[in-house]
Amino acid sequence: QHLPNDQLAQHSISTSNYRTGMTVADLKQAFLDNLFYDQGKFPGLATQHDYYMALAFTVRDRLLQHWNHTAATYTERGSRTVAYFSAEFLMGPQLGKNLISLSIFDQVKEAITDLGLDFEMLLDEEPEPGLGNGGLGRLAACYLDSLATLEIPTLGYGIRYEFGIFQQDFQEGWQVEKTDKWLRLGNPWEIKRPEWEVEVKFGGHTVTYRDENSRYRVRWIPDQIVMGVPYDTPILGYQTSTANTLRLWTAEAPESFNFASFNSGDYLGAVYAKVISENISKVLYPNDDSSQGKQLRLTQQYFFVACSLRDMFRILLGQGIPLERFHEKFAVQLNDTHPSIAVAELMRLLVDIYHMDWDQAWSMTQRTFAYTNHTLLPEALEQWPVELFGRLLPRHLELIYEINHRFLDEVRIKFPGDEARLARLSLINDRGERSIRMAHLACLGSHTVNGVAALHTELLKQDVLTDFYAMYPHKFQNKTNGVTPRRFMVLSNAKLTQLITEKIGDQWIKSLDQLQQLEAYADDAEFQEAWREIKLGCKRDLASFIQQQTGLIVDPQSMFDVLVKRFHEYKRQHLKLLHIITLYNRIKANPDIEMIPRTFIFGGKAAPGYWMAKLIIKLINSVADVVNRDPDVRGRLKVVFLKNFNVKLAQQLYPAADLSEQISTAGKEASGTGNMKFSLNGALTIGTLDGANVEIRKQVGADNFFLFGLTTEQVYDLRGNGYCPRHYYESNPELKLVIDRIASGFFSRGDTAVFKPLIDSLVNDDPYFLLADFQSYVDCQSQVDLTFSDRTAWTKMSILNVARSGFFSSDRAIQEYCDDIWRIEPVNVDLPSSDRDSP
Ligand code: 7GP
Repeated sequence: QHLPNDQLAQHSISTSNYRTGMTVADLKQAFLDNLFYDQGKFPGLATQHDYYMALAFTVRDRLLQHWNHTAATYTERGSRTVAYFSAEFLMGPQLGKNLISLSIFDQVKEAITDLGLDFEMLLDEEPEPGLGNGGLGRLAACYLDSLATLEIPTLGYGIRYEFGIFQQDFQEGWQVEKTDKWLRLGNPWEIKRPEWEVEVKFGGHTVTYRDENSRYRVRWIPDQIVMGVPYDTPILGYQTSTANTLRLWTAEAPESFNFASFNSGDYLGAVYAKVISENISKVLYPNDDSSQGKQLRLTQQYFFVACSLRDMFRILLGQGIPLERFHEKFAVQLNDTHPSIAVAELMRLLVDIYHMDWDQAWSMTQRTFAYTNHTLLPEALEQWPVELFGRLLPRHLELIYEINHRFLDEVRIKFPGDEARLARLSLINDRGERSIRMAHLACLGSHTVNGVAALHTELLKQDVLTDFYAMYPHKFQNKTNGVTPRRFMVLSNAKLTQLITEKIGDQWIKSLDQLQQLEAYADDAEFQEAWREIKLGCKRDLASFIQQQTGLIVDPQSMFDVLVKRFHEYKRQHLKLLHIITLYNRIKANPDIEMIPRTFIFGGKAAPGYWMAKLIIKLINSVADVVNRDPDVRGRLKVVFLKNFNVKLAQQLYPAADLSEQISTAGKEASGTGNMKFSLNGALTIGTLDGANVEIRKQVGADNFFLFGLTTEQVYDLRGNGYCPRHYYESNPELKLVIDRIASGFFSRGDTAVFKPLIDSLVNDDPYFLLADFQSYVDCQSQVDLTFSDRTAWTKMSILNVARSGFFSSDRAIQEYCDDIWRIEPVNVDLPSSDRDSP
């Protein structure tokens, strides 16, 4: 039962009181109020965290009006809605971001400071919601920001992991992992919605029966039931009234599931069953760009997809929209294959539950989904063993066989007699253990398939998904990634934001292309000076953070050379290391050599089971130990590894970087998004022609980008013609010295065993072509040094990088998804006039 809308209006909350008012006085009063009533504390007893919570609730109170009005507007209009399905959302802290969106950052800062509290410290209190591994999860978060800012009705759907990505620490230079208890002290941004819980089934078997019209139907008899309970988080647009929702599912045991009959008298057994259910949303799988085929992972994937689709049917039917228009109401984006079981689940709902005929159900399904691929690495393409799949989801396996059967018939018509092609295209991989190729299911069940950078999309078409491209060329599109300037400039680089705004106004924050206007100031000496001052300020801030965390003293005048991202051999953190050791060797050979002082900054986590990546981390820490202590170095080189790289730390690093390292093997990195954040903050890039580097170079101009290394084609050729890394090792004395120094135990106190596997891999195999790219990289770094010593030239290049990075806004990317894939229009949300008053 609902209150009629006109009554609702009468009862709606007025914001003209201190509880939600925007003046400094109101904010202070509301903050003290929340401290007292929500935290149950008076100032004498309150902890920093109590203050943070009181402040978070103060801000939340101020966004609820937006959130409620947005929901009411969408409901009333039955608006077409994007459902972004993602196993990961790497949101970053919410407080500062929400203050920016609501345009109350300065007032709140003043209110808090007036109360004698340290505002920055309160911002820093918020634990990182680390519900993602890296690029894929962070992209989802940037996209939610842009969707809200562009006023596109959106639901983000995912999993509320109790433990997010592990916390990284070092012991004797080795990575050790600690559980991430981000929810321990409560999460003020989420609201639990138990009234919208859904049942999810697992296991069991299927039976056929005849319905009232004597048609054959299938019924799934599961042997386990789990409840999915949604938690909602508001996603505010920047300076709009739109507040969309991120809806994350937690698994709970069903109270009513007949414990007694299953475990008569077995109370402990019943409690154990509860634990099993709740395990589903316990922990994020910490793998980036690799798949392990573990049952719990498939369980997680089906769990959140089943919950989300059920939720969408509730919304659809609740708005009185007929079932047949599901695909008109919702555009579902599959963020990689993790949610691709949705294709089978939607078919199951339409065919088994709603008794729709197959062809109509399949047509609706294909019109609902679109699929984004995020990787070129074969080991990251998900495949589920048929045996495991059938045990967990017996009905879905039958449906996938049926989908495949019909699909292969279609292939036979288009390519008669091509048996090899059938085997390559089949949803079922028959080689070795039979398995289901989830990328194939996603391609088939979607109307559009996209890559995340121009090069990546081309490689999908020519290589990874080439048979699908031959079948359905019209499905393939490119959507080059983007990043949100609200978090990665306005929030994290306030000084640069201010300088830019003084020159060109503030429209660039919503229309990033406008940064182009900065080109007019690229040669302006005064502007250049201000630009340098700001960079230096950011570097000073980072230097003091480094000292606080590591005890190392670094010189803010030195070049800050930054490499931060997940650890993977293809990303080649160890190539950076070969460069550092090269410079170090030059100093050792010639202690008085002139050298541009550099501070090398590393950050990033390795998957706990990725042994080689962990060895590379150990080597970085070992080299750092030697280089930083060696008096011969005289401060010319410093190597810093900042532990536990996450969104929070990233926001401190991008503004302080001079040089951005994007050095993956060509043809391996799908896009990269860190590369865009660096460039947007005025760092210059040294990089290969890989992923979005290609487009960054095109945008900023070849003169403003340091290019090195093999092209994708050259890598393919070299591999095809028998690549011999040992040849490079033996013929390049400087390279040989670097490798020999590592092998000799120089960086490991004489231990020659520890880094041997890494050395062996490089010299004998080198699957990522480090040795082939070494000389080109080192030469290019000399160019970097030369340019850095010319302050004017460097600053101009830095300004031009920023001025020309407008293309990499996630607003541009999302606009393209809206126009070319989702075919969706914005919906304006009108706040009641009394609430629109700005402070
Ligand atoms: C990443 C890609 O490695 C990166 O190049 C890209 O920028 C990012 O997605 C966003 O598109 N992939 C992942 O994070 C990942 O887990 C496995 O991929 C499917």
